[in-house]
Amino acid sequence: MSLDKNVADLLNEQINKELYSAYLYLTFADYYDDRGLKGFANWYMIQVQEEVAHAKGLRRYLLDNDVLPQMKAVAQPDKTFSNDLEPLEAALAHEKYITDSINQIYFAAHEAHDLRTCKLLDWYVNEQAEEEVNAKDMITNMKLFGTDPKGLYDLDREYQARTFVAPTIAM
Ligand code: OFO
Repeated sequence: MSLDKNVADLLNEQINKELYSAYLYLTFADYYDDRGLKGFANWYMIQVQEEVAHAKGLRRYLLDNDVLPQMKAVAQPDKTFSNDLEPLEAALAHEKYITDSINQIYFAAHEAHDLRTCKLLDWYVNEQAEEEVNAKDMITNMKLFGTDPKGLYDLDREYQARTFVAPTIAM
């Protein structure tokens, strides 16, 4: 089976979106690191690794299906923040955008009767659901506890403990 051209192109574009996600989260890590919140910075540095893994999973899939991926230019993130809540809200908005993008590829694959790509995208659909929950939880935690210095300190310590576990999708 060869991949439908439109589906292959969308998967290739998604590689770029995942790499942009990594680039975006790098700027969030920079913001928190600069503020002295090393735990938040750590959380987003792990997220950078996750996003690169998502891009690698799509690259692998294209190669395994005889499509040569094309690495396009990654846009410059242009966000600036004036408080510690804003990056968390920007993260949730971004994850919703990525979920929508994955859904659009899923619809295209389904329309092309491409069940193989649908199976691959099942993993990404689940991952997006998890990432949106994480992003929402971080906003809730910040609103509940982050307004008090001790609460913020504890949250930062909690996020410091996050470690990267490479997903099986990225080979
Ligand atoms: Fe790749 O999951 Fe976030 O964006």
